[in-house]
Amino acid sequence: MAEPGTEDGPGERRRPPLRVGMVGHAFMGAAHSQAWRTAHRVFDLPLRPVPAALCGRNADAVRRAAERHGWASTETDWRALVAREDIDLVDICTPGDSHADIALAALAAGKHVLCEKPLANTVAEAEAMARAAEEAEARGRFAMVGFNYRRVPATALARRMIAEGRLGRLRHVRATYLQDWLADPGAPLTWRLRRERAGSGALGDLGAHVVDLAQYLAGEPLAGVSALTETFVRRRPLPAGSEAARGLSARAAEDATGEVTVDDAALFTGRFASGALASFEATRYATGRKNSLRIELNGEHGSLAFDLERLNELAYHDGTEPGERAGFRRILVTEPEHPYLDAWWPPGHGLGYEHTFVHQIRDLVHAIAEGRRPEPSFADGLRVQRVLAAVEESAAKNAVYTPTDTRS
Ligand code: SOE
Repeated sequence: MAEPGTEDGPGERRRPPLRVGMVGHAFMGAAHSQAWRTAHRVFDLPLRPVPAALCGRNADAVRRAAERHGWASTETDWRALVAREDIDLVDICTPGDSHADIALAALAAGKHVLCEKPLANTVAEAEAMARAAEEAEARGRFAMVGFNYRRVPATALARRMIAEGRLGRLRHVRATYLQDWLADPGAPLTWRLRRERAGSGALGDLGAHVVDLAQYLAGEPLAGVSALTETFVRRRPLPAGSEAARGLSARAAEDATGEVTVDDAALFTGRFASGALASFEATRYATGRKNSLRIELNGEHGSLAFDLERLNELAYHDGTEPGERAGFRRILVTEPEHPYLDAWWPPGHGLGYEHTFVHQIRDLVHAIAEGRRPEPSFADGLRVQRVLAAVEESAAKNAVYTPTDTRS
């Protein structure tokens, strides 16, 4: 395999390298691989990311993934990866049950860390990770959690406009993240449906994104939540070839099912300290909705609305305009003045899902080179984790009132 980065020009080679070791090579691993390869070709970065090592438990599978995605070497044990002296940053793209162990070991070994969301499976793990990240900062090592939707140019623009005061005092945040890949009761019981692996279900996978986005855009953490969660299909077929199905006859394996131990959907309301009210919905049962993340914010002077399915646009209502001309208008977020866009295509040409990961790497590399805490930090990840735990606690209390004729 060619030395990664050798195709770069001489100027690129003079940048100090940032040697990356990544753990995990499924969907998120593929998205991160592409971003590590692309970021320094699009943006003028102070460090040159080098995809040095890819880690996965299956030697053949990880070798194939490394070839496809351009990683220079492979490991089958994350501990070996973390121990390597030729790795500067560990990128964690594994299920949530290994985030804390890998991140804590990597920070202790003097590596920078990028960790996929949600930060951890429990608040206790997230607290330990945030503490370790803060301690590592004193040694010039930094950690970021991968809430990539902060890096859509339109959401970054929304943040800028809100910080400029365009909406004035915030009254409402309304956020939904809808998918439908579990609507089929025959869909298999993957790791995402097991609490011990994923921590929670739609709540941690999708709800975490909208909670982070809401807190980021509002510029403040949620102060309280009230929630309902539901698991619609409680048993599902074991995935073919899974560990649980091993040892069963072919016929028995086909019929075998396992328990879903996470939520399928979570619905919650929230209150910000400023008094703004928020509502959230996260589900994998919204038939026809594939990856639909929407967020709308209403303030005393105007509103903003974003829809991931139209990610090059931001809707803006300027309430200070005279009534006859006011109303939502579409900002096409493709101008060089918009966040991240001076490095990409001419106006109107548009970006997609994968660019959010490239922007994430851009911002992380700058923060590392400039010796400052990247955002979202592990402290931000912990703030989201605490909201997820509060949602689960509220849902478990099930404080649902039955409509009745009279209440005495
Ligand atoms: C699966 O539901 C998933 O890949 C999430 O894990 C990602 O975070 C989200 O961006 C898209 O959907």
